[in-house]
Amino acid sequence: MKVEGSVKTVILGEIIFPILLLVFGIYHGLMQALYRAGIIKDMSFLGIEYYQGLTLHGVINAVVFTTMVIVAFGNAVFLYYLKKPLRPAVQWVSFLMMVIGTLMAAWAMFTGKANVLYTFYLPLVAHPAFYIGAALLLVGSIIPLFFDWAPNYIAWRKEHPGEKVPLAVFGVFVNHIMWVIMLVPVVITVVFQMIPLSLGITQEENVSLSRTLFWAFGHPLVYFWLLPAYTMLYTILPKIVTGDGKLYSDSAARFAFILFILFSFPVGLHHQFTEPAVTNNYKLIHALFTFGVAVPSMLTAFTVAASLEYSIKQKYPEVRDSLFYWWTKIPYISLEGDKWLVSYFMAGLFLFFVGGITGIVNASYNVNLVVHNTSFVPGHFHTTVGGLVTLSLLGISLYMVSKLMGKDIRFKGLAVLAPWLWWQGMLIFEYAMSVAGIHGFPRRTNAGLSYLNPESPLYRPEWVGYAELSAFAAFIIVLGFVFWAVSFFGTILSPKVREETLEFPTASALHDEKAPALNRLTPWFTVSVLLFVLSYLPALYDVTKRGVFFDSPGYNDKNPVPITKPQ
Ligand code: HAS
Ligand code: HEM
Ligand code: CU
Repeated sequence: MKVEGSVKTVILGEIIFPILLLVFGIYHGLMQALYRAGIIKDMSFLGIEYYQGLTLHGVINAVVFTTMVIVAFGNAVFLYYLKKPLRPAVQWVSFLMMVIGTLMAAWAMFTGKANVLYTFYLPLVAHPAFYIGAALLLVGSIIPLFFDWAPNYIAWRKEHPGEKVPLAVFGVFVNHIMWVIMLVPVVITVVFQMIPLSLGITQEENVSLSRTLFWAFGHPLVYFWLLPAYTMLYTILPKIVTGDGKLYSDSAARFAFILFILFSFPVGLHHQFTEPAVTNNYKLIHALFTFGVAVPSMLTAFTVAASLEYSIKQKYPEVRDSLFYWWTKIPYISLEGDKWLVSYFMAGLFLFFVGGITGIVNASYNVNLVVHNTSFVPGHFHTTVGGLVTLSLLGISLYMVSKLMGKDIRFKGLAVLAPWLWWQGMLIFEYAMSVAGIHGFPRRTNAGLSYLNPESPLYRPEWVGYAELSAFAAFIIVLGFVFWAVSFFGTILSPKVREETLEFPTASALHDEKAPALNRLTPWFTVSVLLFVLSYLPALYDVTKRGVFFDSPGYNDKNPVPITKPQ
């Protein structure tokens, strides 16, 4: 379909702007890995210090890049599947808010006024520009939901009584409503705790409360990143794997999304198992719910595998009787049509398999105490958000840009190899970080200057090899990213060869049951919000027992965290 000019510009902007920043974010990933291995002694040529770089890396890669590309994908999905125009004014307001907000936060981070890491909970305090910038980015990202997607969704349902909304629209819509709900707690801590402390209006704040409110947002946030990838796995992957493949079950897909609505929220305390202020029992309840929220991912693993198996066996009768041999027919490296995208999804799925296992390790309360705050945790999330999620977003960005600009994908060979290099690099990175983590290698520490430096009294030789292995892995990942970037920017800069269009390959479902309960969102969201509130009331009571507004001064560049020097 054709897309109206200025809406197209916005969607392209929502892809290209964060990707320009991502180049810096990825560069900093490499710098960090080198620094942690003691290979470089200074963080970068730009004079950025360790925590500043870590903040930039986390915020750019995990917050800005993901959010903006997810909004671009959502806009494109709504346009293509509902065939209803988006309002240019709404789109521009949303886009400009996200860009201005990002630039404000970037200014604060680059000038060293916001070394608060991407999990910006107290007691670390940033310049107000960081918070206001973050708020603009987040509010900008929900504007399309209220003023474009929801009205179009409602109108479509009126025009198509009794029909199911297209699955991709269902996935994107559910995800964005969850996004709005999870923003509530983080907005409360930003507006009532962080900004007043940052402006000097208050002198101290309740840190446990801030952490609890942050993680009530911080965990569901990871599903805000994940569900767009799942939407692609359910709708695009089965179709392109053979050219005419099918999704095994539409209801299984919708059921998985609904389980995410229910279980994404009452789990945030699994980030706070070591939080002194909260009673153990409440943490255990969140740990159990966390096992619950792994179920829709397992369901997804089975539905995706079943879709691949069915589609491949339909196309290639010779593997019909095989148990595993059909795996060899998946076009892992194919230049034909849209099949190049398969490599992004498959490489991502292989990584996510590991991410799922390490996630369950993290979630297992007492086992968490072994890995918490060690490099095991970055190992886990570079195969989830840095694995399946990033690869899906990189793949779909290249796909959307080529369609919307009417251009052929340039350097397609590089584009197909890129995700496999990324996969290989991340797998080694994950191995090195996880094993080192089990040996106690900490995350978020100036490791290069202490634990890995033979002159330091803190020197730990058993971590050195793993840190060096992760630096080696970082080079492979960066090479993968360079391959992707050559193809991406090569495509953008190449001449237009076709009409500009927008379309997504979409698999129809083999089992396409009506299942009306799975298409009504209000009851599920009502139960979800109730569960969210109930699961958090006891913890909130615990952390505010001794008062709501007290506790600790904030730490920032003028009032740094007191650091104990090694003896
Ligand atoms: Fe996590 C920490 C638990 C999923 C991201 N997680 C983090 C942090 C991030 C993150 C960024 O319970 C760090 C936060 C910080 O800075 O402190 N996580 C889980 C669990 C899951 C999980 C139980 N995480 C994610 C996803 C993320 C993400 C998704 C981003 C997108 N995570 C934790 C916990 C912590 C944590 C604790 C706190 C740790 C600490 O101590 O600080 C589950 O949702 C995972 C379920 C997934 C599965 C896998 C299904 C498999 C699939 C692939 C199938 C493959 C196929 C191909 C078909 C059950 C879908 C064939 C392949 C073959 C190999 C056969
Ligand atoms: C942290 C490497 C890509 C998200 C880190 C750390 C390293 C690293 C070494 C620091 C761990 C520490 O000192 O505690 C890399 C490399 C990458 C890469 C080599 C690719 C070349 C990504 C991507 C994402 C991502 C694509 C997400 C989309 C994060 C986050 C953190 C992190 C959220 C945690 C920051 C914090 O603790 O505050 N990365 N990374 N990284 N990375 Fe990456
Ligand atoms: Cu979590």
